[in-house]
Amino acid sequence: MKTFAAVDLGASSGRVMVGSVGPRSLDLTEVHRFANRPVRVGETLHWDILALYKGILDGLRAAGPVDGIGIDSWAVDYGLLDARGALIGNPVHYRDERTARGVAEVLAKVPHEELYSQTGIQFQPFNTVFQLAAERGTPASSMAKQALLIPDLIGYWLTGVAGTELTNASTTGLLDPRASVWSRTLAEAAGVDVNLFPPLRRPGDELGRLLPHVRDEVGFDSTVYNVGSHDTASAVAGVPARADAHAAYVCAGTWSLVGLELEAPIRSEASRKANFTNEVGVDGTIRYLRNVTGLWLLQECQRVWEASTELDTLLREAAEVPARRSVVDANDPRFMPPGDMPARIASACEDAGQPVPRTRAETVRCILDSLAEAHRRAIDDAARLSGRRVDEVHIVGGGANNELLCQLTADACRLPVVAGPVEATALGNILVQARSAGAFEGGLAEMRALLRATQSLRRYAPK
Ligand code: LFR
Repeated sequence: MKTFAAVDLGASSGRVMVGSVGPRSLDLTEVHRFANRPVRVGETLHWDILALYKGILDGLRAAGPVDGIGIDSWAVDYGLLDARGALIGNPVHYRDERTARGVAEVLAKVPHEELYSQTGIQFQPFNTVFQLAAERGTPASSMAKQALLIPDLIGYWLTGVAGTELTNASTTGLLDPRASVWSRTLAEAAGVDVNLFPPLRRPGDELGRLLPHVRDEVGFDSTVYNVGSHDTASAVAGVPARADAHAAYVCAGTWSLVGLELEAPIRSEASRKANFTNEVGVDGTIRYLRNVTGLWLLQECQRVWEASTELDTLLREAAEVPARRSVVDANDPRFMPPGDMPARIASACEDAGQPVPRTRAETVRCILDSLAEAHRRAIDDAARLSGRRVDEVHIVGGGANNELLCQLTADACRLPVVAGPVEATALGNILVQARSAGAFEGGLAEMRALLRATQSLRRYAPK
């Protein structure tokens, strides 16, 4: 039996989880959770990266000696380092509005058709390529000698070794997902310096050992492994589907990432127009998916309501509201920045000529009906664009705990839903480390068989 720590940074909290892995066993415990509160300073929304790092050190100390550590987080964001390896300013949050400038600059030089045909990455205003362009000409950018994606930055602070993990590198919009190399010509044409990123590393590669002062602080020594450091890559590795099941997945958290696992990217014009992305997955797979604005809609409502009503109560009441009274486009750009989400949902309903939700339960029902519908559309589109059949839908991540969302997704898709594990991301992170450390042998199929044998899953039949 070996033990591993998964550091998993999410949009609203970070966690350190410890997993014990044997050839036929897999147990997971959360040892530490800490808030992730973005901070607006002046015009700019930042990640409080040092608070996150402190939470990680506290979590590792609580974890105690482990055989490996792996780090994953949301994608696209990065920190810039100066010539001495020091961080220049707090990383900027992908929901910050500076990206609009970067989009205009890049698209003036390289049309999206070209970006897509090379990288297969969906258009999102926050893609790293646009963020780097938005930052051009600033003092920070002129001082920068290196850019590290968030999990790579944490890995660098823990080990002193700088690398760029491949699954997350693919989300920059600067990588060719088929050859797994940077699209240098494209980057040059877009006016961004891809040489800022240190060498690419694959999930499973060792990053390094803990630095002496980190060892002293956490109380043990350990290897840090590269994992699928893009949280969605780890989550998809943690989808317990059989290889022959014709499965689609929904990684349901702040975002719903909805799609299929493929062997090769699809970079057709139809796929571009449908805004499907080809992100690199664990073991060279392609995560062919669409970003659906996920439970962010509900999280922002709860923030505005100051959590004065418990989520369980809200969901119970929402289940009683008549189905599909108001369905809005979950991907409406007005939902992207933080803000008064109940008011935005109401105005989206009004604009769409739908009944405006009057109560909190009606707002929640509108959100979940709209997400279920967006899940269905993404799965239908993925099947059509890839020519694959889909017979079942796996929901993993926090959303797998939301019974109403799972049932409504099954109903909208007219397909059985298998829900769980809730902790797919941490499990995917740990399994990749465990394989590198020799705790078991095999590929994604063996990892998923271990998940099916050890994790509790729940089935929803369409009604
Ligand atoms: C999910 C996620 C998505 C990515 C978004 C922004 O946490 O990583 O995959 O598109 O956050 O980074």
